Amino acid sequence: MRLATVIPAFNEEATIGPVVAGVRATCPGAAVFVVDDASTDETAARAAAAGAHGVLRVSPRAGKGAALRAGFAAALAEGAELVATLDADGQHDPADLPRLLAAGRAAPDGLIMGDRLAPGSGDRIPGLRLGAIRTADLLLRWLARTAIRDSQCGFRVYPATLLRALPLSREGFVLETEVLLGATRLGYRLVSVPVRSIYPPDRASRFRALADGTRIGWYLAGETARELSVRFVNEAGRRRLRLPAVVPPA
Ligand SMILES: Nc1nc2c(ncn2[C@@H]2O[C@H](COP(=O)(O)OP(=O)(O)OP(=O)(O)O)[C@@H](O)[C@H]2O)c(=O)[nH]1
Ligand SMILES: [Mg+2]
Repeated sequence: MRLATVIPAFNEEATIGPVVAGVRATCPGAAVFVVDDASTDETAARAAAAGAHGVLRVSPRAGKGAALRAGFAAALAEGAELVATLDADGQHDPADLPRLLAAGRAAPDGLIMGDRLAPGSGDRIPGLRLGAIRTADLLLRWLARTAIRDSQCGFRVYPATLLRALPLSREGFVLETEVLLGATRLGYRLVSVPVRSIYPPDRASRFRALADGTRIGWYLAGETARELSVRFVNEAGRRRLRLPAVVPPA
């Protein structure tokens, strides 16, 4: 089975080398794509030096969502059947990747999600971030009608069939929530695999709690309104609220 890994990176020169090398060591057959988003440091050079199969450069900076979409397109063009994503900041341990990929091979209809909230998974996620993750998990559980934990984790494995089928449009950190919800709506199941969580002490997160958190919040609020209308509002009410009509499944 052809494997690819997509690593979005913005100014990650301190960690990208070991992350790429770690993926190549634990999954020698996987093509590694780093999507460097107009970094102003040595991210691209270090990714290439560590043996990345492809370093895609985006300019001007387009955000994590656009970077993932570009990485998915490159992986699919190379014929990948399973596509893993992980962060460039060293937060995810490449040693966990073989277990995620094994789960992906075993579940062709599964979106494999790293779970940093499982007991004993390493460094504690900072309080505010953890609260936001748990809130998103709660809403997504209701929206997707399925068990979800650590919905915001970027360590995942996607079947190529899912990436081809999903129309992805969201930007920044919202894209991974869009993928998750889209996958469940297409009938894919979510499979959680416990992974280590690593928080290097001095790293400033690229995730801006207010701006990025609000964008995810807005997206979830919109989806919640849509879901409420589908579940509880009749067609007349939907027309009044200018919400899309419910089309029964064929
Ligand atoms: N290409 C690209 N990558 C980005 C961008 N913003 C963040 N990333 C990458 O996306 C990954 C996740 O970013 P983080 O800052 O670690 O965000 P997070 O993991 O949600 O938050 P923490 O829990 O604080 O680590 C990292 O590999 C970043 O380098 C961007 O604008 N473009
Ligand atoms: Mg991170």
